[in-house]
Amino acid sequence: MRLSLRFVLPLLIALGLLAYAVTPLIEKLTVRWFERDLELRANLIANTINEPLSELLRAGDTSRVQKFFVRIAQDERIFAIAYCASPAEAPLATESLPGGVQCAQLEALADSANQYLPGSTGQLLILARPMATEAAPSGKLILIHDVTFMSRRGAETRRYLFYFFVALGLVVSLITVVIAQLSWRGWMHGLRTMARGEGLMRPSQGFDSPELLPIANDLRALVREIQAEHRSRDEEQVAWTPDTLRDILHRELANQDVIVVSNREPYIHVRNDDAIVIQRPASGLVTALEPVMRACSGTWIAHGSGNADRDVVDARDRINVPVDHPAYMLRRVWLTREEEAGYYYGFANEGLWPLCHIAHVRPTFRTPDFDQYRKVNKRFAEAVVNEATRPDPLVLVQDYHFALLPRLIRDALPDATVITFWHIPWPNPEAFAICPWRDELLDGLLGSSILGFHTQFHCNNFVDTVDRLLEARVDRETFTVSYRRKLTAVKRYPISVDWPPSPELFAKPVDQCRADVRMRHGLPADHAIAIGVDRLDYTKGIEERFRAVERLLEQHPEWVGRFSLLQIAAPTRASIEEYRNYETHVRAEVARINERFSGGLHPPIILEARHHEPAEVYEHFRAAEVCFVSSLHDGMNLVAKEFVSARDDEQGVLVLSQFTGAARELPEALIVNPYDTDQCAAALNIALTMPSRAQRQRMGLMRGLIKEFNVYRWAGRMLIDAATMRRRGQLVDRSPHGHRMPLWPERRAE
Ligand code: ADQ
Repeated sequence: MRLSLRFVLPLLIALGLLAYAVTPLIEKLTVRWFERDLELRANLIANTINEPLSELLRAGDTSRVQKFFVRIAQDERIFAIAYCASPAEAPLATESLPGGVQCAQLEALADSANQYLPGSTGQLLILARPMATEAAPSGKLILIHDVTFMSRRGAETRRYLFYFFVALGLVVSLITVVIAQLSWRGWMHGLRTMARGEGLMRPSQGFDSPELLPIANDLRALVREIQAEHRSRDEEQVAWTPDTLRDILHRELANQDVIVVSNREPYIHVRNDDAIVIQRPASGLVTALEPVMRACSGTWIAHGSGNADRDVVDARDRINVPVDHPAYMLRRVWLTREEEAGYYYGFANEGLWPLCHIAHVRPTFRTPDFDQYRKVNKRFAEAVVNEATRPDPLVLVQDYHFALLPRLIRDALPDATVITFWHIPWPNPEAFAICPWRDELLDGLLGSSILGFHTQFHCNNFVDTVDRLLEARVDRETFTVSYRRKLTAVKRYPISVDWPPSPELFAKPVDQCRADVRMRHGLPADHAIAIGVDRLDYTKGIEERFRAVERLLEQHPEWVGRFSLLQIAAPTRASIEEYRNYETHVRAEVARINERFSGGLHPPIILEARHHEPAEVYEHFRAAEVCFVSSLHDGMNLVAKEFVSARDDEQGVLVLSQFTGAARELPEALIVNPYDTDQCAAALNIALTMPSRAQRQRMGLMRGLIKEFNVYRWAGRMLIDAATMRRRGQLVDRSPHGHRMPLWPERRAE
């Protein structure tokens, strides 16, 4: 509407001015036309009455002349008529001629430029025509016209002119509005087409409106720029490998100080009799971050947990790793037994772990544990400050052991870029609110520049929690939290596995794996196997898995003796009572169910409660028909992704709990509710009887996803975001109070 007004208003003003200017002109013109008409009429009358009048004058009959004049003057436009024999004589006229008017005066007026009789306020027009007779050769016929009709018609003309311009204005406005709207729609359509990126390559496309052609190139360039800006930069990469991470570091973060902080160290030195051996923890985190550290020669700060760790470090508790080809520095932080008990087993694993996992195990909060947690976080913060060679290191803080660390780093190194990744779920605000130190934990985490979770659901929960519990400004469009004049972007980075997996994990062909695993457990070659691989943790739903197997055998007795669940369970956190109890329950369940189906030749559940090397784990994945992941709650669950990556034969079925982050990425798995025993048993039966072709289809799709979204992409996306943030951070606004307010995330955060 405003657009139409912009066209219509000037148009109406122009029309108004035109009407104002044209009206007097037209009036003048019409007056001139009327006067000319009257002159013609006067000629006509003069010519017509010439003869009879001459007769009457000659006869000297003035009364008949007057009667004759009265007859002529009956015409409404003739006011009076007179005959002047000479200027000196009195006129012979109708009575309507104003008294006292002399011939000289009448003739003079008729010859003048203004032919109107004075005093008649311009209503009486005087016209003289020669009317020569023998007696009066210079005689004149004087016709006095009543021209009031002219002003009446003038008023009428003005009125019609007004109506005409109003009608013209309306019609032209209507046409203008319609054309403006149609053109506007055309332009908008053209612009929208461009904005969608259609017709970007072919100039002819996307432009129904030729008017846009002159700016088409500019528009295209602008749209491309915006698209490039908004496209997630990790999409530009075709394949993600350790080399890709190296390239990103060299390109985007050259000469930057990169520091990783995690509880678990990537290399553990363990005394084995008199020798010191190096153990590598089987951990997705280590797999992903090690190439980053190798590429940037950074520093990894971790708890020195190996019993020979102290024997191999230098005076500053550092060791170059890998020992055979040193590429980066491992800085070990020592913890006393008390510290480890309070910080790691106590607050982190008896408090935060059950708090964040909805697995119906009550968190235990003890003040001394939290004191240790606080103390250890400070110790790691000191280590970060000591290891930083610049005031603005890039620090990657890993997991729930270090919720307070980001704030401590931020206080000590305000220019640091801190990326914190929370590997476990984040609960809803009500659940989190039971923690006595909830505000301190949130405050600690909001010291991060970026806070990452596996799923959007956990990002949402975190933002809701902050919104509910802190005086912070939450922006749900950009997913940022503004707290203590600092912005934290909350982002989703789903972790994944190494792709392509290391060749040694695939060295043994699938058939060989099948045969070896079955032989090792005394099972026949055609025995069906489902595999479970977990730490012995109550969140993994191991008991629920066993109950699903029991139900399967109840409902489908044909599987008794022909099917086994092979559970590989790594003991974990054994100093925590809850975990010890859990292991006891798990073992009791295995015994009970195996006893119940002891009629079969082979036990339905085989439990191997020990740590396995990655190659052994992969051998089991490759030997099984089914992998059963039944976590009650899990941030991601790497076992599910490892199973998919292990099956290069595209066979095998994944039964996956809906409460894992992985379930959001792998919908081709058989998704189950681990609390629903019947559903899990049915899924197991479907998995065990699924035709090979259907298995191939599902597995192919899942492998495609993991190939595209591997662990290097997980780390790479964080590095790219960190680099972008650092570049934008250079545009800082120093507020009058000296606070640094990075400008970047206000408008940009996916
Ligand atoms: P975890 O709870 O440890 O990880 P998960 O993601 O499944 O769970 O990773 C377990 C790893 O340990 C896998 O690599 C697996 O192969 C290995 N593993 C399990 N049992 C083993 C055994 N018996 N022997 C040897 N290796 C074994 C936490 C979160 C997860 C999140 C990860 C990564 O709880 O939700 O996916 O971090 O962020």
